[in-house]
Amino acid sequence: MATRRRFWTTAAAVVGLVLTVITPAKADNPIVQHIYTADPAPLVHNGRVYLYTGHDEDGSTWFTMREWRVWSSADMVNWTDHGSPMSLATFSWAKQDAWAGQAVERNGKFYWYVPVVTKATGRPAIGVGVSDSPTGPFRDALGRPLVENGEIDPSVMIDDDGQAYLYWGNPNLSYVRLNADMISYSGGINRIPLTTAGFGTRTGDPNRPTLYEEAPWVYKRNGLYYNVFAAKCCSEFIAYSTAPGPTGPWTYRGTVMPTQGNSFTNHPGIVDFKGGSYFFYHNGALPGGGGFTRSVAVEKFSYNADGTIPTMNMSTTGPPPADTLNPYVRQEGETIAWGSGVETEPSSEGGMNLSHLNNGDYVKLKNVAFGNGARTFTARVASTVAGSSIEVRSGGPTGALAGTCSVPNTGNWQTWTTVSCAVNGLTGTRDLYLRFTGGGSYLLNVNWWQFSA
Ligand code: FUB
Repeated sequence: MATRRRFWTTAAAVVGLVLTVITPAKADNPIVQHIYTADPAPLVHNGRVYLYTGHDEDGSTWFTMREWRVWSSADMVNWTDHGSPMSLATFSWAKQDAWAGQAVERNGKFYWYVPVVTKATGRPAIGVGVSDSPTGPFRDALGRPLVENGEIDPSVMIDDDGQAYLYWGNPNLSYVRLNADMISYSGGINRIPLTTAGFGTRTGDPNRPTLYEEAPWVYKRNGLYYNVFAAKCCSEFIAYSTAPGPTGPWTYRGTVMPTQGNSFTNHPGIVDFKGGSYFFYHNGALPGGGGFTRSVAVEKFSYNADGTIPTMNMSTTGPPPADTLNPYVRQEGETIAWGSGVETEPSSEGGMNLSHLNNGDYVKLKNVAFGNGARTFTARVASTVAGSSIEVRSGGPTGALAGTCSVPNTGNWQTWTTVSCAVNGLTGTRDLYLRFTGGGSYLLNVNWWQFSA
């Protein structure tokens, strides 16, 4: 999104605006600000939530999607960018359309089911990537599609008895019983009957009598099976059905999220995490956003006593923090609650780094637990210019200045050095702002940072 950011920076200078006018500092939804993301699929694993998404290319006028992305968080507000560990290139047989998928863990391996259009048929099929880590890299588990019927949007669920199910479909809703290896299935492709009792009544389209459109998200909670899905088209809203078993019979339960948010599609993902329940969706809320330039967002909710899901609206605030962020351990530069003007890129030291930082760009970290007080700020940085700095602030991007770290010219954007500076006034639990200053454009990169007490 670098080109778009440069455009906005220039436009702001010309008309005398500041960047904060178009990126309000208080907003925390959508989750990612530096690229467009779509089709959220959260997975809770070992105290973190991993968020698998698609990536809408800048300026798209269709669902132009070439790769998938992974993000993670331990608190639902500060999200780490893990880059793109799986793309169309992962699947030699894939032609285009890296659309909506879901990942699941079984026996220490992570299986990521995705739809792609195949070179052989020109129709969508479901492929499966596999990795030893939730952040990849993922490889093609089969070297061919797992299943093909020309439909999209796989959702995977492992039942308590160990039987795994893969659901998918638009316009139909199909499922297979996955074998324990998670990359083969038994019993052929089954159809879930799309009845109005099960999936609601659509008016005005005789070919699609029920509300079910696409994007099933199937899971089990307290003995009840849920299918949350994109309903009606277009624009879509999010609806859900429940059933006493994994294959039905389904009963339509109503609206999870009405049509809103400047995108004619929406796409659900639901998890429980650290005592709360969270609903992920997408909209067109970022500057330049719309139906083909979408962004993933999240809301916290509580199930009603009878297990039904309340109707939710999109917000720009998002959920409250589910935990604090520890500033006294290494934190990645690409861990961000809200970023203004920043980009990320793969780092020569592994993972990603914060990049393409211009004067006044900043990242916000939320709910940072400084305790009795931080004394020193340390950052791993690279730069090809002299005179750049990281301002350590709290209260806002131009709030109280706790310290300033100078960043030298290291000779290359991936030649790293460690800088430190004294800080004061950082006590208790508060939001932290790292603001980047200097002359010209592209000031510095940040791989990681850490405070000492
Ligand atoms: O992102 C491409 C498609 O748009 C997804 O597969 C659908 O669920 C809709 O969100």
